[in-house]
Amino acid sequence: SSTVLPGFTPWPSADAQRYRDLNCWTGETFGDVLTARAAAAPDAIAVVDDANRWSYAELDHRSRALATGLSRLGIRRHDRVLVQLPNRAEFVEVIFALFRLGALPVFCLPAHRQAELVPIATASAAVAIITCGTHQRFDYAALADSIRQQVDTLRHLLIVTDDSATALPDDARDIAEFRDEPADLPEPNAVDVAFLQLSGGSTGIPKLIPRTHDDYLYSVRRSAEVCELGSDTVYLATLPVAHNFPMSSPGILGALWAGGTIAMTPDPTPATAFRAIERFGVTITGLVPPLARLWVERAEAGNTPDLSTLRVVQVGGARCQEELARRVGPALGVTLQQVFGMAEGLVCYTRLDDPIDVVVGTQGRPMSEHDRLAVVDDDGNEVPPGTDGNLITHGPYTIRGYYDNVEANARSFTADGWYRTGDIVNLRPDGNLVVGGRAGDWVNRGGEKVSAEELEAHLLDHPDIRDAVIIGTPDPVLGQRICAFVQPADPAHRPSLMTVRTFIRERGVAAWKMPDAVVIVDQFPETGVGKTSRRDLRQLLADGAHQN
Ligand code: J2J
Repeated sequence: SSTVLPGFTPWPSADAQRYRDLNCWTGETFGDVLTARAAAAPDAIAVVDDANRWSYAELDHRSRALATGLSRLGIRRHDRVLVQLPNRAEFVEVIFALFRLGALPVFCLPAHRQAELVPIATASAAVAIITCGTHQRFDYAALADSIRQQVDTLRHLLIVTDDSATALPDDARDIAEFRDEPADLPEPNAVDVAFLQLSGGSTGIPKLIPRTHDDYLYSVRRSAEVCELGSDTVYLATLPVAHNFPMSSPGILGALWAGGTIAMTPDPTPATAFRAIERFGVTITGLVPPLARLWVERAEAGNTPDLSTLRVVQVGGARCQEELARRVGPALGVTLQQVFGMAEGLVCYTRLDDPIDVVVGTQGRPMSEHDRLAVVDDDGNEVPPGTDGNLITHGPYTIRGYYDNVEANARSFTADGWYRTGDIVNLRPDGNLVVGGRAGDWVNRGGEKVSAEELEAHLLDHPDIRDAVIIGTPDPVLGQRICAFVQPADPAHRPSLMTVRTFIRERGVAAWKMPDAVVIVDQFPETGVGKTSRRDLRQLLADGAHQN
């Protein structure tokens, strides 16, 4: 059937036609791609992790089997399904099963807790959660069970277990029960929404990003080309694989597109990841800057496992300091590639044959000649080349609206459909971008985005806190750290950093959002219009306000 998912903003039909004519959108679905690769090279290895080694034929079979089982359970086209899994082979099986059904995975991160998952489940009206049992000493099944009890639409709780003896919550089912004999199922259309990705740092109603088979596959194909992937590629998913970067830039989907191999590691630290590189013969991976620093420092110290298969290390998600960028290639014996991307669409890369100054000093240029970029001032007028301004963009793989969110759409898109990235950039005459910072009130803590407003709202619920302002302050390793300015309700009761962190953790907030510092202020400096002045707060900090 051709009905469109309610709440999805399609591209205007003239643009959609143009992207088809240009052969950006090819009409293929994710299921089609896997079918084709499995037919062409059934025995090639598609996915490896510490416990599994699946050929393309096996992955194809598994995804069809699970799709059949999930359809027996009543999961249908357009249904939303929360997926919260660590980096392991079953992640790929699960998402391809859902893709084949036309059901939409909603890509949650392992670090998400109930303060994130309840709003995500509610905003997506999800019908099921697929998660694991205990992983890294945290009981994901119990978390999912508690989410299910708080969100009416959630009917099913499915667990990827390591063995059938695992104790599951009542009514939870092991996905092993749903690996049926594959049956023919109605297939989705390439214009359909394939999944919902999450926007970093959203407040209130989560911003869910609808990506279609057509648009996302184009970005995956172009990424695979730009990153020069082939059937000999082994891509290591180091960052949490549900994130857009390891998913598609070129990520695990790029590796599959190229007929290469996906390798999964649940732990990105050098101790584990370097062994995975040696064991799986990894050729490319993607890191955020703080991880890149850890890897470089570890490699510079010498005596590492064999990293000689590694050819490309990508760094993205947050600004990479030039000093660090210069060390990546020599330390790891690789070509560095900077990646500036966003789950909403646009991804920029430095190219593998760019001069070193471009590679270490810029965040590259758009992957597609059909991407349109403009750098504008606060009134929307283009600034002269080489001047800082706000980046806006549209193109064949950048969304035209968030899922079912009229207010966010009014804020984040121009009247003619350009996405306001919120990034301050400088477009150099050679076409490469230098990313300066963010216009909005967010902290980018080493690639993990935190909405100031979201965290402030949590703090304001603390009885000892009258007012709170979250600011990102410079940090040599993370780029930015989270500083909470707190005005106590009673000057005699000053909440400590410990108090604040414990309070936030107990509310079920993802651990990466914990403030790194608390600064007690008697009163907030104000702008002319009575709004708290973040600039003055930054100054206060620069002047050495006491942090505890
Ligand atoms: C500075 N800021 C950057 C960079 C992202 C590939 C790579 C990253 C993401 C991602 C992604 C940056 N330098 N190199 O989805 O496919 C900041 C910008 C941007 C925001 C998007 C991909 N790379 N950023 O990080 O949706 O502020 O995607 O707008 O999580 O991260 O965050 P996110």
